[in-house]
Amino acid sequence: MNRRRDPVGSWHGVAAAALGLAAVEGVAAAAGARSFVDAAGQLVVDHGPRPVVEHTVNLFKTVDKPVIRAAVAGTVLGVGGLLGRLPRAGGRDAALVAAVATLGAATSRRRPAVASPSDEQQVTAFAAVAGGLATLCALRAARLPDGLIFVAGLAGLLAAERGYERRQVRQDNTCRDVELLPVEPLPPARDGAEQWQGVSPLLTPLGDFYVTDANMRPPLVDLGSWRLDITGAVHTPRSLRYRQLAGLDLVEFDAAMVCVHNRLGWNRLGNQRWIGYPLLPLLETAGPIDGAKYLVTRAVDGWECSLPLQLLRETDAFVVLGMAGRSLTAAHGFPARVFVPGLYGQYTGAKWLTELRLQSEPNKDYWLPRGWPHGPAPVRPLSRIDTPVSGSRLTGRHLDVAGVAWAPPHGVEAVEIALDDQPWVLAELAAELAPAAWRRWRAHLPVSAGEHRVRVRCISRAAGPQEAVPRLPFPTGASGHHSLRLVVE
Ligand SMILES: Nc1nc2c(c(=O)[nH]1)N[C@H]1C(S)=C(S)[C@@H](COP(=O)(O)O)O[C@H]1N2
Ligand SMILES: [Mo]
Repeated sequence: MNRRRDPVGSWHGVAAAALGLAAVEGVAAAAGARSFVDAAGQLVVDHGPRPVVEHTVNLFKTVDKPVIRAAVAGTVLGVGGLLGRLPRAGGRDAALVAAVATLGAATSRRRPAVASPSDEQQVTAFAAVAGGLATLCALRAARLPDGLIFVAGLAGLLAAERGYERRQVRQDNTCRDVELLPVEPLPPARDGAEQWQGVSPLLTPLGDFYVTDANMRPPLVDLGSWRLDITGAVHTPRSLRYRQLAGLDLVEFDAAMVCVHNRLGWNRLGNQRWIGYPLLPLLETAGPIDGAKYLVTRAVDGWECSLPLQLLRETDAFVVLGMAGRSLTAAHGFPARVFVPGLYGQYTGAKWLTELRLQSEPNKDYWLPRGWPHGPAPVRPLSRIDTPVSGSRLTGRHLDVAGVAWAPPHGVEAVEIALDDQPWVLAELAAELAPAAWRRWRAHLPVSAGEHRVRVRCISRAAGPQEAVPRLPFPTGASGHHSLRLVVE
């Protein structure tokens, strides 16, 4: 600990902070509490200015959360470096511990990561203090080289991260065994395009299905204490256990789920076979009173999204328990979520659902104070070229293009392709799995040598040709024609 040379002090501070953070994360992981890094990251997600959050989402797509975690860890190390420049060894380490502990206590109050242990927050704060103090003592007792301390810290952080990931995998494996049996199973999903080359699968494999939410990590819900409560403006409030829900007459349905952040050509949407129970009949078992106008869907961590009851009378809506032939995974909302095909994901209902509350007043949903408009926001019909990829060089005098188009809940009536400035021509359509699902298409076009641009658009059954004006996702979803450039040799 050389106090005369600043760079050494900084480096010692960084190393000490790495070890301290690893200790905090280790204690939290071992105690089954939430990660401190996640708790701090959650503050960024929940309170960061919308443009910053949007940019993070757009820049890092679905790895935005790991990036935020890395940024939090980096900040802690940076603060460690700054504190390392303070003259007194004892003072600076104690200051760092105090800073981490205060942050830990401050950040852990909201949005639990586990659904049942209510004292998880205190455990996190305790972990912050205990981990910090342990580090302080260790650093005092053993005068280890800073490089070693730093490496030990990083290794500890990675180990804690692995611990959290394993916890989620364990939960997914346990809940996989819950049997969900639809009363009338659908026939296997086929659309006749099974042999088409390069196009997206008809059903998006679970591993490729996008995950979007405002959580640093999905809450892990314990079925023993989990209930779905139907509350508010109802005559007979209900509280259902998972077994009761799973024992209802479940239905299967095929539908695309689309995130409002999906841009032209992106894959922030997925098509799947879902299993659940119709929402309105479920609400009716609690006897909504006449003045009930809104349904608030509330997640175990307090995230809320509301839907006008009138809309639920006009369109299909479900409490979903499973997708892709199994119960929901933690990432996709285990044990239950609300899904209204045809509404963008952030307006469709809560994952990790725990309450369906009827009320007469509009609700202050999670997205509202963050600048997003009131829902419900319908999905704009859109189409995507899956193959070839933009920038490809091709040979031959024909061009094979294929992709998917979606216009939930009413369906895709036609897909059209335009080469350069030529008129739109019809593409070949695969069979319609369900109106709310996406529909695969392909086209075989004559081309000359040279540079070309190919555009696609879909014609929706309810509203005609998709919107041509290019728009970014904020605030009502992207529009415009997905296009690609090619060189034919
Ligand atoms: N509880 C909760 N539910 C949520 C969200 C959330 O942040 N919290 N995000 C919504 C958004 S923005 C989308 S796009 C869909 C995504 O569902 P998926 O992750 O299963 O694809 O869930 C919705 N439900
Ligand atoms: Mo979303």
